[in-house]
Amino acid sequence: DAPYKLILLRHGESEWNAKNLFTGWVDVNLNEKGEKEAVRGGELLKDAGLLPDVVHTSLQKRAIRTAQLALEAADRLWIPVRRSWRLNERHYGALQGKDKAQTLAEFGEEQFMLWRRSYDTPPPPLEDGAEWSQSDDPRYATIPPELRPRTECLKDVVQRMLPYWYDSIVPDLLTGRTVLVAAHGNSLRALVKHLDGISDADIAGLNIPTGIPLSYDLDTDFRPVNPGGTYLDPEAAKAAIEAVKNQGKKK
Ligand code: DG2
Repeated sequence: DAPYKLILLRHGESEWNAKNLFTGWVDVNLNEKGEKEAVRGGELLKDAGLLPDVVHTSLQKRAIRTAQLALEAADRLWIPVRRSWRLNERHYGALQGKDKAQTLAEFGEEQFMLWRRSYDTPPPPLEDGAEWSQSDDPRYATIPPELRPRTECLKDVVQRMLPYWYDSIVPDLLTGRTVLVAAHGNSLRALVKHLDGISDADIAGLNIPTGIPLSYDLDTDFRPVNPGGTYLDPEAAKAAIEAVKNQGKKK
């Protein structure tokens, strides 16, 4: 049996996922469908007997509320909680607040995919004080100025997420706890890239659906015994992954 159990959970559908807008660090809430997905995620955990002993979330309410709703459904609201900006969604720069379909139409498929899924091309930066900027948000006041993102590519996310993985999540795993990480499409893609050793090129094709727990059994080197992880509802995950991939092409 693998010694360490890790569960990844992308938040349920948000108000802006439903509107097909680039979100990034904008702190949008779950919509009703997203709340239901989160509850279902918790029920899946309970049914699988995968009960988290500790939960890590970003500082964004869509992930925080997803964790809360899922843990409530699994009767695990009492477990310790840790949060970090390092689990936040990728900062989407000047694309934050923009419509994905309109952006695709305006800039073309190649540029759109470069911004959305390339490993190392960030969107243009978002000016401090701009409409969808978080430059004045008190929750980020403790981030050293030189680390505060104004845009990020996935490579940047890997770089700021990994210190949290090693300093905070791995130590919890080492104590034998089952760890739940409730986060975002791209912060989880960054973690999956690391866990599964996915190449810079191949990570472009990996999409994570909302609200479906992805469980990893890790060996003593923190490598997956089940590469790619195991979705607790594989059928639903398959359809939802396709939908994420095709965002921008609809609406
Ligand atoms: C989405 C991901 O983040 O978008 O920022 O728009 O997971 O917090 O809903 P999330 C966003 P894509 O990179 O899949 O377009």
